[in-house]
Amino acid sequence: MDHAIQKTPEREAFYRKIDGENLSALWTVMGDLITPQPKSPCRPHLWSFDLIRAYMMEAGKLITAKEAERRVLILENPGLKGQSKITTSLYAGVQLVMPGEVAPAHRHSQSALRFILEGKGAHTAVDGERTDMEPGDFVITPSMAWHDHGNETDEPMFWLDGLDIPMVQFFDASFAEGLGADEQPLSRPPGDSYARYGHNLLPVDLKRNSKTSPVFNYPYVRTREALEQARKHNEWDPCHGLKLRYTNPVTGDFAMPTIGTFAQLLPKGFKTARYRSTDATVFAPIEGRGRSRIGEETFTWGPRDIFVVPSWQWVTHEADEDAVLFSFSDRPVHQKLDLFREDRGNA
Ligand code: GTQ
Repeated sequence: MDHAIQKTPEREAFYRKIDGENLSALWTVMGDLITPQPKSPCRPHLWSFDLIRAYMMEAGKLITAKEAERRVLILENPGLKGQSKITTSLYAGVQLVMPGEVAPAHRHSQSALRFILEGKGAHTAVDGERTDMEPGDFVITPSMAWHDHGNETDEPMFWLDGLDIPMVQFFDASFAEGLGADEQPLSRPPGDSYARYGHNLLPVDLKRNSKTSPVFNYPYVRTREALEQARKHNEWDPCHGLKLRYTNPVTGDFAMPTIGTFAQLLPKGFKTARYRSTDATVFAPIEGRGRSRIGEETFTWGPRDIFVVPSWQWVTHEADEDAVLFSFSDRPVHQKLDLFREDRGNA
């Protein structure tokens, strides 16, 4: 599969001749196309929140959320510079909304998740409903849903954005429009979605076409409670500690069709067994401190730092304090396309 093809003057002349006809010889590129295992330009990396925060406050003085439409610093993978990608299939950024600001209403075919890093009580509105956000909340903006963000508190609000921008780009399926107003009209009270769909109960005749969860804010208090209750049984997975998957209550599938999201507890002193999987994953610790070894590199993290594990690279995590890690990846897509693979070492 991976043998070098000899170059001869006759072959080189042939390749040049067919290139003019928009043809090329498979045998010259086969080894790069069909690799024995994933070979990604995506590199492991960690972004310190303190550093991002300082630059975002600087950006806050340079441009308003309204003028920028979204005031975001993109987390660019060092192996994918200039492409606005944190992995080959996913985009990530950190968004800042200053007190009194509004990020105006728009909608697009890209799906978005927000993972709240700092601030309490700023809101996002999705499809006619507002939700207040606080650190650790996981909030969804489904494909083509109108959304605007506002901050009526007196503190800046920071969150991590995760979008499937590179996937939509790959499929050439991007549509977007502005509403032409800062804020969309509200048609339902805050908490309405959670009340209807967030309690293991569903409206009896619910018919839904969307593949995205109707629960659009998964509050951190509920996530933390689920992890805390489960830890009582002390059933630690050697590779993951205690790892939960956010779900769409209507289908039991992932909460979003293109992005899988997870919450994970690592107790103080826990060191995971090595693990690798095809879904490159973005991690955001929200509590605790520790270290992760990714391939040959070690990254030390604390609350709100963000790090990325590329496809098929060995990873281990070690927690110095009880730690909670939020993470997201393109796993739902891998699984639906029968491409997902994982390797638990010997664990
Ligand atoms: O908040 O709607 O980071 O449209 C990138 C594109 C955030 C958003 C991003 C977006 C948004």
